[in-house]
Formats: sequence, structure tokens, C-alpha cells
Amino acid sequence: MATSDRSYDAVVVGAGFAGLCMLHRLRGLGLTARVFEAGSGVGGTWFWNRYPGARCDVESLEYSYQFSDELQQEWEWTERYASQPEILRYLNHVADRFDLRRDVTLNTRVASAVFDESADRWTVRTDDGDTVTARFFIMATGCLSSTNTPAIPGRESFAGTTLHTGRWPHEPVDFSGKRVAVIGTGSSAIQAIPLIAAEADHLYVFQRTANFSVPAQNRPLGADEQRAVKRDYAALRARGSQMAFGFDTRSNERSALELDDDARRAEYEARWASGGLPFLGSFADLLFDRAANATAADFIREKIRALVDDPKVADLLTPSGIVGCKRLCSDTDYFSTFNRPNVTLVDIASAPIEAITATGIRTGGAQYDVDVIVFATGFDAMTGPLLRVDIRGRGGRALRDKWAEGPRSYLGLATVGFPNLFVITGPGSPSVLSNMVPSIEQHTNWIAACLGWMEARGLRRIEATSEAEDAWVAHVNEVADSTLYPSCNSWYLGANIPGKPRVFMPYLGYPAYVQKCDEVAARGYEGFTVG
Ligand code: N01
Repeated sequence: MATSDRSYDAVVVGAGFAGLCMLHRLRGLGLTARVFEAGSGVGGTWFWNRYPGARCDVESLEYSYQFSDELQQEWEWTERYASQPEILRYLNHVADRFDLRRDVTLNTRVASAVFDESADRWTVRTDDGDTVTARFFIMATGCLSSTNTPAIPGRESFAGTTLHTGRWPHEPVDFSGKRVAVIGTGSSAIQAIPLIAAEADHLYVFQRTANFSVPAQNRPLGADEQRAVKRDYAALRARGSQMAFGFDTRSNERSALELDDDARRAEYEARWASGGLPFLGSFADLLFDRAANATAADFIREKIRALVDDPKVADLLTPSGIVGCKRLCSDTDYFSTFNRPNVTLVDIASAPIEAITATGIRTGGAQYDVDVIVFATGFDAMTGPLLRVDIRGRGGRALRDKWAEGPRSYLGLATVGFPNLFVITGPGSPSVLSNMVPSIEQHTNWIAACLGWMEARGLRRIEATSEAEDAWVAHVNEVADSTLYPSCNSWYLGANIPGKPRVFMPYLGYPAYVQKCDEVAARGYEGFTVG
């Protein structure tokens, strides 16, 4: 569709969970909106991350929209943790059911957005050269959508197939009879490795840092179980909204250190058996106290040693450090996959990758010839997707310049100098340390209420104040510093991207955050200037 010279109330970038929900909310206000999406379909993260084994590690009944009770009643999830194809089907269903597609332009990347102070409008330019204008510019680009492919010498010379888990092809990839290398052992790799190993002739896993992972214990979702939740869906949602991470972790209020060894182990065993990320809810102090955390870390290390036959391989797979400080992974048969004769673990911590050659990967003086290299090397998280667009606010100032030393925002939703710009699940909001879908809905609801409030008063411009932003940044850091999170080289801190400023980006604590946002709105958008 030709979009030249079109003007809207709002332009939204991205048609994943956030963009679709935002569009629905804007329509509800009677505002005009256009969504631009780089992909050839809706779905965002779930459109791009199609690697084998991709599935969400928040339970499907909680990783879903709640804005329509009819939708949450009628959609049937088939597994405890939904697979990527199922989540993508769900998002396509939502796009159809709420007739969203007619306002979405696919295959179109937004290149720049410039604020015109005289008109209080954003001019948005797409990569095919079209421009549109809008009163409000809303970034719904997700936190993990800008892939990271490390600049390993010789990368371009590889003659085989190169893939990235975050940009997986749409056509099926056949690994049978192939020698495959996977670089990286984060959440994506840990899900993909067991399935690639089952198909490939030989799999080489290049590991720099071993990761903590707990079994997902995925299973088909029973009809009775699903009916029971749906009978009182609000109760499940309410429980999630009171949890630090925004989903039902069945948190234990006790300290890991107040129990004797047997009682503590019983709690960890129960969590291990029930599976998934609620392992971190075993005790209240796991992410605050090193000694408490060590009891959980030791438990997982012991499990890994029991699962892996070769003690040398088990040692390499056993992580040091703090469990949960980097994102805890959840897996299906990850560690036992290394017992297969066709899987080799290559330690690149002691001997880093020297080069990629035409035929494979060279490290530690050895050459590993492969047909396929899978980069499971993660993302330029949180700021990457925002700074990829050339966003210019008041006085032509670039967001890239403003955030050169790290992101600064008010509530993760707005940033000084960029009026009428909203970010959904931006740095400074709970985002990646919460259940993304409810966090997205909380943001889209808040933005919609704010725009409705402005409409009712005939207001044209909203911008955070410097005082509010400074205080919020200080608060985000203070909360993070009271935990163990800043103590390791995670992507939460930008530590995975060479040269990226080291700033802890998510806000910790979903319930406190929601309360703060509600208070700001109730006080007439305290911390913002409006006009
Ligand atoms: O990426 P990662 P991911 N040379 O950054 C390694 C979400 N997610 O795509 O740790 C060699 O975690 C790097 O090694 P190191 C979830 O929030 C969710 O797996 O830096 N290796 C690491 O092993 C997750 O946290 C789900 O030493 C290099 C790996 O690549 C986030 O997405 C599923 C390297 C990157 O791991 C990102 O996960 C999947 C180099 N130069 C993802 N550079 C679920 O919901 C990087 N590495 C289940």
C-alpha cells in the first residue's frame, strides 16, 4: 500500500505482541494509526525465532493477552509451554479476529523519525523512502530483535550455510547427514541443540560460558487443567501481577539459609521436578544473597554431573557463578544430549575461536570442518532495536547521542527531549525481567489512557521532565544494586556487545512498577510536562 504523504494520529513500529495490542488500543480511542513491520508477517519475536525447539518458558496460559476475555476463553493451548509455531498461530489469530491487518504495512523497516517542534508531529521515513507523519510515535520493536553476530575473523569466507537463531529461515532446515556447528550456549542454543543433535550427522557445540539450566518439564496441557484456569482466569492473572517477575512463580517467602540441608534440598527437588523458571522462586533471597544463591547453584551443578556421563564434559558444562544472574535457561534433554556419540563440546573459553575458514571453525590449533554454522549468539538487547532507527527529538538531537553513555528514561516509557515518543517495554521498565505479555499490555493500557486523557483536554504535546527522568534512573540503579544482578556479565547490562555502555537496563519488580505508573497517571501524569 502506498503510504506517501499520509498523516496519522500514531505510527507504531513493530507488529509483534506489543504493536498489535497497541493498534487495538489506539482504535479503541478512535485514533488513526499505521503499524510498520519489517517482517513479511505479524508476530515479532515469534515470527523471527523459528529455530528448532523454540518455545516460550513462561506457561502458555500466562503468556497471552488478557484484553479480551472472549479471546482468552476461546483460544486452546496444547502444551504447558507453547512452541513458537503455536504462539505465531495465536498472534495471527489475534490479527484476524480483531481485524488488525488493514492498518499494518509489512516488509517495511522504519529508518528514521524526526520530531517537528513547530507542528508537534513526527515525520517517519521508511527504508523504501516513503514518509508519513504522526502526532505520536510508538516504538513496539521488542527487547530482543536486533541480532548479534560476532565479528569473528574470516566469517564471510565460510562456504557452507550460516544461520542465526534469531533470524531463522522460513523454509525447513534439514540437518540430516550434515556436520553442524552451534556457537553459543544461551537460551536459544539450549533449546535448539537437542533437536539439531537428533538430526545431524555430527554436532559441535562451541561453548564460551557454561549456563545454568533447569528442566522445563513441558507436557501436553490437559483439558481439565485448562478448563479450571479458564473458570477463574482473573485469579491466575491477579496472582501473576503480584509476583516480582509478573508470572506465577509460587514464590517461597523463606530464606534459603534458614533451613537445614535436607529441607532445602527437598524444596529444590520439588522445583526441579515441577520444572521451569519458578526454580528461582525456591527461596526469597536467591537473587539477593550470595550464600543463599550458592545453595541453588550447587544443587544444579550436582544435577548436571549426574546427567552427563563423561566427567570431563560434565565439568565443562558445569557453570560457575550465580544462578539467575544471567538469564536462567529451561531445557528439554539439554545436558543428556552431550552423552550422544555424535555430539562434541568444544571449549572456547580456554582456546577462543581463532577464525572461521571456508570449511569450518579453527580453535585451539584444531580445525572443525562443518557444513552449517548456527550463530546462537544472542542480541543487542533492549537499546539495539531502538537505536537502529535514527530517532531525532527536539533540536534535532539524536537518541543515539543522548544514550551514548547508556539509556535514560522515565518509567522506560518516555525520554526527555523526545516529546510524544513512547517506548513499549523500554529500558527502565520491567520488560525482560517480567512476563513480557502482561508487561506489554500494562504499557499499551497506560499509553492509551494517557492519549485519551490528552484528547479529552485538547493537549498536543507530552514530554518527561529532567527531574523525573533523573530520579527514575537513580531508582532503577538503586533497586538493581540491592540485588546480585549487576555482578555478572549479562546482556541485561549490555556486557555481551563489545563497546556497549555497561548499564543495568531492566527495572526489577513488576508490582511496584505498576503501582508507580498508576500513581503517575492518577496525579495528572506527574513527571511530565504537557501542553
Ligand atoms: O542469547 P544469549 P540467546 N564467541 O545472549 C555466546 C530470550 N530467549 O539468543 O555467555 C563465542 O543468552 C554467549 O557466550 P557468553 C531470553 O531472555 C528466551 O540464547 O557471552 N560465543 C552465549 O553463550 C534469553 O536470555 C527463550 O560467554 C559467543 C550465547 O552466545 C535471550 O532471549 C528462548 C560470542 C548467547 O546467549 C537471549 O538468548 C530463547 C562470541 N563472540 C531466547 N558472542 C525462551 O523463552 C556470544 N556468544 C525459552
